[in-house]
Amino acid sequence: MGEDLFDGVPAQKIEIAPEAFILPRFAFETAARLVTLIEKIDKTAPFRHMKLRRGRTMSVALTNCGEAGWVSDCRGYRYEKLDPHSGKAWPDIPPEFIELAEQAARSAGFDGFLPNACLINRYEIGARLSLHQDKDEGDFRYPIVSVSLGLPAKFLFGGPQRSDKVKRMILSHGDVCVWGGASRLCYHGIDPLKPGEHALTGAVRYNLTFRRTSEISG
Ligand code: MD3
Ligand code: FE
Repeated sequence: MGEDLFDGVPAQKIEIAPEAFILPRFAFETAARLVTLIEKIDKTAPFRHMKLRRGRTMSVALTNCGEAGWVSDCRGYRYEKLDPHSGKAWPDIPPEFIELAEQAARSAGFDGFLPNACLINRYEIGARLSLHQDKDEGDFRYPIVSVSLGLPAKFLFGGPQRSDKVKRMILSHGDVCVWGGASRLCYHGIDPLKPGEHALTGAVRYNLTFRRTSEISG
């Protein structure tokens, strides 16, 4: 038997594509603690709007924790050992984050997931993430686990080709997604965040993505 939310009520697992799952409210109970830990990380490694190679600035603000952090600048995208803002190592991934990522991956059939990088996105009203693949990790044997916190967002989920048909679903506070194997390189994105107010985060949506990368610069 899997993890139960409440006595006798099995946790839901929605397979949106082969080896891609949504675990509704999987992180609901720990969400307040996760937000507190995000606010703590923001004090050492503040959220920032990164530049893209073509000179545009991302509408999503981001930071990282872990052995490596995802960065973007005029030279492109990569994982870096040091935070370019401080020149120091990124904050460690809190044990509660690791435990949640491991449990979610296991619930989706990916045993023994040990992330070494956690990208933290902060969406303010209107912020969006255009359709992309997560392919800077170098090794695609590991899944990615994502946790949505705060305001809900419309998530776009396509196939391995940019031209593949896109499905839209809402990701709400506490929802966890796990995707690997056949879906690891599927295109995905987030529609512009709609105005709203969340009791825990205010006018903001956070998203944690746990990754295992083998490509680390610096
Ligand atoms: C992809 N973050 O940081 S993860 C990213 O909500 C990123 O901030 C988004 O894309 C965010 O790179 C979305 C959600 C997700 C869920 C299920 C997927 C992406 C997926 C299934 C297959 C492929
Ligand atoms: Fe992504």
